[in-house]
Amino acid sequence: MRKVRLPDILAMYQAVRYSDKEESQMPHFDEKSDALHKKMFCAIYRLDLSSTGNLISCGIEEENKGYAPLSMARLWVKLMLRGLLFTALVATVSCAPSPVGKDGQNKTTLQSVPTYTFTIINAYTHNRDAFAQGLAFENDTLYEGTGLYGKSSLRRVDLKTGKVLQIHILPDEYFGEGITVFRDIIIQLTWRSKKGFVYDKNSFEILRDFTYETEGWGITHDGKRLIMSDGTSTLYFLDADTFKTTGHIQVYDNEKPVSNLNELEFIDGQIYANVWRTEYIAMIDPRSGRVTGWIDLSGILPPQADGKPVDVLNGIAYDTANNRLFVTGKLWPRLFEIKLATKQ
Ligand SMILES: [Ca+2]
Repeated sequence: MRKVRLPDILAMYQAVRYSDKEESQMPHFDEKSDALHKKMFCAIYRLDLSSTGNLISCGIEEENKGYAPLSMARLWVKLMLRGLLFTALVATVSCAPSPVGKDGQNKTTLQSVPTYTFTIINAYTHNRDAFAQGLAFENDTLYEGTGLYGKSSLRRVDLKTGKVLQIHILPDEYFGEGITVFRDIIIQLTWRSKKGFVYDKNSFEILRDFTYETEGWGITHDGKRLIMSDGTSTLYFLDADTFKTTGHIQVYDNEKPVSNLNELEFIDGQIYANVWRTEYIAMIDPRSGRVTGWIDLSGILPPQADGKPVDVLNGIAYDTANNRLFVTGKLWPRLFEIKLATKQ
């Protein structure tokens, strides 16, 4: 077994990253080496090191299964057995603390990943009875899924006025959760019923339902796969035709898992996730689960003059055609279009 060299590892990792991109984006390999790469890179063993070279975490990332942390001893045994030490990936990160601690209250400034603040571009009316659990935008149309037993719904909403243009009311026994618009359908999760609904995008007619093993929180898609959260630090990938789970990733910021992942949106190759009961959105690498940035939305909703209750930030939608980012919250009176800026 030859000793690993960092340049070799990074070059091979780049090859892995390219290997399931579109063919036109792939670096050139001849037939022999391409076949070799596909064989070798069915799994990536990953070591996350601090800037001082100390081990932070390690794990294995397998095609269709996502990233799973391992103990160093188990990782070492796997590497020895497979003789593939040179496929290990070394990522250099620092040990700065996460802004979201276990209690969700620790807001320490990050040093290792960028933190973004926001500028409000537009503030639109949001229906005060909408307990926002899912938000999506497509073709100038805003879609919202709402929760609470007896109040759950799927809605088509006029962005500028907040007027509900179309609504499907869920039966009282379902607590509606995340939604996503995928091709000609809308998918809506429910919280603890382990049941998802599939609607015709135009008529809101229920086409079918499906089941899953976890709670249902947020859902989005990357154009091919559905991506689902269940309130833990795990994100699941689902086949968009069968709704079966095909893989998962563990989301972590440095060595800490980031739990309470809630409403989701897939934007420019990253998964954005509300962290429940915080004013933070995590930006997540869908391959590794690593948090690559934080959006700090502290103070976006000013104190309410009408005295009516509001709940937490929840709801991210992205207008791909016009590069507009929308956020709102449960029972919030406003839905905001925001721009991000690096926090100083
Ligand atoms: Ca969303």
